[in-house]
Amino acid sequence: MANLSVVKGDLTKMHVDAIVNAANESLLGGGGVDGAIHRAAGPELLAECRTLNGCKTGEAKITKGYKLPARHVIHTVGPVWHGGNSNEETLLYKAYYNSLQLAMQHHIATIAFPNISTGVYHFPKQLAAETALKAVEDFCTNHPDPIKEITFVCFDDENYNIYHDLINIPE
Ligand code: AR6
Repeated sequence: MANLSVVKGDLTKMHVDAIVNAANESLLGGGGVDGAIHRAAGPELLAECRTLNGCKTGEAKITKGYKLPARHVIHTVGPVWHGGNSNEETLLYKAYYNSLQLAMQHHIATIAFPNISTGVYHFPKQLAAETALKAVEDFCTNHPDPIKEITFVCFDDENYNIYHDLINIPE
């Protein structure tokens, strides 16, 4: 079973097989963690993204990591929060689950996630964390072997505290 951990910090600094990008459907960059990933990876990342023809919400696509310490970037698109009656939870669940599925297909053993949709897409942080953990736990139950280490990289204290409490890490 994969080891789950939570850290506070910058996703672009993670030395893992793949980091996950909280992108938009164009896959052509943006602000937040997406902007930080493109800045750190360099312009070749955008060039590869242009060949992918975008990505639907809840789905995922993979590129190389270029100048990042991570070998790959898995680009997924979380939902914009519209109040909770627009399938947001299912779409966020799918964004995490499909990212892990794609990672498995590419023999990725270590992967780090940001808190998808909790920035400019305004998904409530507690519900987002519960949904992310449910997707990760379901994936690991269905596929116990291939992925060894899953890290949630939180940028802000609020998300870090939520994940810390949910994952129940001893002090
Ligand atoms: N490392 C880790 N987490 C980060 C970093 C970083 N370097 N920078 C920001 N975060 P957001 P979304 C956190 O807005 O809500 C983009 O423009 C941030 O604190 O990046 O899914 C895309 O192109 C927050 O907790 O993504 C889309 O248009 C989390 O990352 C749109 O934003 C996600 O915030 C996607 O919105």
